[in-house]
Amino acid sequence: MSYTSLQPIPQRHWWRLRVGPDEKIWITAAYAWCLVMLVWMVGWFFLGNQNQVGNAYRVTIDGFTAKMDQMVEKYQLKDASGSLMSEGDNDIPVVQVPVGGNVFIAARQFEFPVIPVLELGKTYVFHLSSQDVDHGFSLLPINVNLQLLPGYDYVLRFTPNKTGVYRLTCNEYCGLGHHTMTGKLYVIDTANKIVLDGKGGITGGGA
Ligand SMILES: [Cu+2]
Repeated sequence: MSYTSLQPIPQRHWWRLRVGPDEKIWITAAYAWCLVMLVWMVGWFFLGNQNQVGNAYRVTIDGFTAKMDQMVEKYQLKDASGSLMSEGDNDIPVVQVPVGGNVFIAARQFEFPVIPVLELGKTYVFHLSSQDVDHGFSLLPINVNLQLLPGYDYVLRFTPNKTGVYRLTCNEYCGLGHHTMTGKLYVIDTANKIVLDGKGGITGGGA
């Protein structure tokens, strides 16, 4: 039976009793397991296909945002008729930097202000930051899941291994419009004629 504070204490100074042998076994086993988990925590870091490890640098919000704006100005794609490509109500620019180039994304309430276009199998250097508050950077359906902090440039090498339209989601609550904060990223394969279809998707290559 269990006791409540209204009943007399079953045995006074129970904590002074000697620890029984079965209890000693449990304590030893729990302690040993703690040590195993402690060591495994380090092992899992190397073996567990963990989230990306990048470098973060201190930046100014204005300086970082200016870099993103320069990138957009230089590399925003044009459609067949020669007009600049953008998508959505807020005209988010579709931008393709050269292979190996720097992709700047300065997230803000409540959008990712760039739609990058990447070539399959090529490595790009992503620079991720925020213009205002803490945002999340979750790239679906692959395992990229980062936090974007204003004032920090999070640098990440990224080599896409599958063509498609990837969805970006902010997964850190960032304000009233947080639930609308989504973005996009294209991975194309020009060599195999898998390219943008100009309607928000990709086309060609039997895909
Ligand atoms: Cu958010």
